[in-house]
Amino acid sequence: MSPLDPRAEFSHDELQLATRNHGLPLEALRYDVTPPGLHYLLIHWDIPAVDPGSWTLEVGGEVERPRSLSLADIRARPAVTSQVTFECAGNGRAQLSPRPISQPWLVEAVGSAEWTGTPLRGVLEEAGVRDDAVEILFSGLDHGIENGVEQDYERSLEVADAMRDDVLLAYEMNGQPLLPQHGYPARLIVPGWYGMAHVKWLARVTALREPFRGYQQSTAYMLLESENDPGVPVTRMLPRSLMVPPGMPDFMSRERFLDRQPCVIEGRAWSGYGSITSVDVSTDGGETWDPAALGPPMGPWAWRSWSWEWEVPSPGRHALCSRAADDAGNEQPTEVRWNLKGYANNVVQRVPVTVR
Ligand SMILES: Nc1nc2c(c(=O)[nH]1)N[C@H]1C(S)=C(S)[C@@H](COP(=O)(O)O)O[C@H]1N2
Ligand SMILES: [Mo]
Repeated sequence: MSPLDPRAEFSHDELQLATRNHGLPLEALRYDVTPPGLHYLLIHWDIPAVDPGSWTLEVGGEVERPRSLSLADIRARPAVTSQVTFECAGNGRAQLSPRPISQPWLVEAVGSAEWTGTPLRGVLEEAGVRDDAVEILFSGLDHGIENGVEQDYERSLEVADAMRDDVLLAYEMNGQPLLPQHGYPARLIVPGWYGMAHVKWLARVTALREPFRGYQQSTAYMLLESENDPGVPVTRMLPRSLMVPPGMPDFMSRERFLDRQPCVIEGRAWSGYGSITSVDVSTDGGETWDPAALGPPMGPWAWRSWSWEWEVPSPGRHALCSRAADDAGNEQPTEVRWNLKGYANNVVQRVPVTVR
């Protein structure tokens, strides 16, 4: 293996992150709704200790009527349930070369759950966000150090984004209270955006007069070509499709083995920019493409199923690929688009299979 091979020389630090933050086992793409233990996980520091009895959400800053809401207060508010698919902005990072050192996701940092919560908008309207507020800041209970900077996990949204009807203060996942690892007692859900926006273990919601420039907003989650690039913030998810790996795997390489008979290749596709309009499948590594059939939509922010019948798998090795496009005109690239921190790499997935 050459040192430039992205598989070479994963560090112990990356291994520690990879064991804490697990991906979706790709066979779980079969479920319309991801069972909670199979949803991917990304926790920057530790899962914080939370005392549900004394926990409150502090709504303050540039508002007329600051609020302190208990979990019971939030649960008593109007509730909405929606299926929302989101993935980590670093999904695909481990395929880049040279590889940015962080959580080394291949393609599996995704999940699609039914989130129940109260629309943030109602809470903000009752608090009365002042006209001079430009952003709403969301602060988590978790605290740690990243690149030498000690911090709470904090992210902001512009007021208009925070006021979207579908942004939720969520307290249930798939009909159950949030699990500790997914943000108990309450988290933010920002449909369409990469995972970093969905702040877990919420402690404070603060209206700001100036744009937030904290670490997770302005240093992390920026698309940068080089160290000197001012960069572009990472926001919505580019389209991606993934397939349920067909056949059976080898334990170590996870290479797939298939019998020589017709089979259905199926998977899921999603985009944070709009609806999925097409998924194409290739059995020759992207030389030729054939359209897959799309399943019924499961809501504006949920992934869409797709399937394609492989009628005559010929013996030998094949590289199966799938490529999604959305109605905003985005399509998955066939070549990796490198960036300094390894975000938003939505290159088409390649699944090597051997037909026997
Ligand atoms: N408070 C807090 N919120 C957080 C994080 C975190 O470390 N702390 N990680 C973010 C990132 S980077 C992602 S990808 C998603 C992951 O959500 P999940 O673990 O529920 O899948 O949570 C986001 N919210
Ligand atoms: Mo993430």
